[in-house]
Amino acid sequence: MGYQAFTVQDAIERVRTLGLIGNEPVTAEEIGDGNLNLVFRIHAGDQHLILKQALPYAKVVGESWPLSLERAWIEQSALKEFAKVAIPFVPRVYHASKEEAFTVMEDLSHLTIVRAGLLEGEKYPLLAEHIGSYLARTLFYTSDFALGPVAKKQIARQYYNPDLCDITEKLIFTDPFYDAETNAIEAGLEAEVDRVWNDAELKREVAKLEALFITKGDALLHGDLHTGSIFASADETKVIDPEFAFYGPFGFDVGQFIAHLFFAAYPKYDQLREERIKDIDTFWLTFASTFKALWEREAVEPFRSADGLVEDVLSTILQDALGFAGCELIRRTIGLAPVADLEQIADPTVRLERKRHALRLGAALIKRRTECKTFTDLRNFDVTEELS
Ligand code: SR1
Ligand code: MG
Repeated sequence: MGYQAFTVQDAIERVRTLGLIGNEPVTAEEIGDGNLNLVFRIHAGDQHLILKQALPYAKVVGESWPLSLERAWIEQSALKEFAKVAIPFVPRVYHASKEEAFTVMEDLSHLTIVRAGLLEGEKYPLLAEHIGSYLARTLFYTSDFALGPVAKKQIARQYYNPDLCDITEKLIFTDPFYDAETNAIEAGLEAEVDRVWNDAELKREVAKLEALFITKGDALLHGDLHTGSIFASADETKVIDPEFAFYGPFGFDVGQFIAHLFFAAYPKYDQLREERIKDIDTFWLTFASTFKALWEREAVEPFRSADGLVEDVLSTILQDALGFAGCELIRRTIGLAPVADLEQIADPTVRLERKRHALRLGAALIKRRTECKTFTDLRNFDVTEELS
């Protein structure tokens, strides 16, 4: 069967033909509110399913931005790979079709999307720990350190993901740093954006981070690990949507998650900053201690017990992550695909102030990332005073 974008009826028929539901009455709707795909929720009797289908273009822009359907297969493969090493944090997949670019998986409606939940004031006491553990495991186990260089290269070659990497290269590392058409700059923010565009040191550092993103194939990344890619409750966490997966630098997913924890503080900055900084702290400590324990137990790297080596690897991951977090902060503030954490701030004066803050924080993280030897140094990145 060749590819065709599904209607709700097509989605129901597919899951029925696959034997995933019987002949009981069905309710189904298209619920996709992301930037790229169709997402159908299907309920039949006790069965609750999600069918996700890739579209051959970026939904957020339209058919003028074609995208390869291959990304559905990349996502399906990454979900399988991540389930092998981090099963509690990965949704169950019931069926994957490469040809029709769709995946049927468990419905996670008993959980909430973390960005939306945090905006509603929901608490996720285990989120930071869970994501720290998820990332330590997915990154370590797909790296040379666990697999050895031969097996790692055999896996890595399945994950060329040029279209989706191109989105990231353009939208995170390029467009926000000049007057690109894709940018969405709120009126009143122009002077601050000019500061970004005229900062030669900042642009040089962003270019270095982009080069890292393009050339450093440390591990299989999720590739788009923002709080809209995570479902959670008080005790459960599931990471969805790894269609941007590719072999990239360790620090990228780590940095994206950190950036979105910063964003989550902006709706009520005075109240939430400390809470989110604590989350970042817990996240990093869990990540670093889990990665180190896995290294000590399972690394196949011949120099694994060299004095200080794993500490140096972790310190590089932290510095790269802070740089990537800075790029993500800038990109979601003035580029395509903004975040509700900022956009939903009702008071325009407060909203502009928080956006200025995000741009300054982003620039500081990028330019001063190498000052951070340990996580404690991140607390010095308060740029509030500079703004007044
Ligand atoms: C054209 S896609 C825009 C953004 O949506 C995805 O979730 C990624 O974050 C991408 O950068
Ligand atoms: Mg996504």
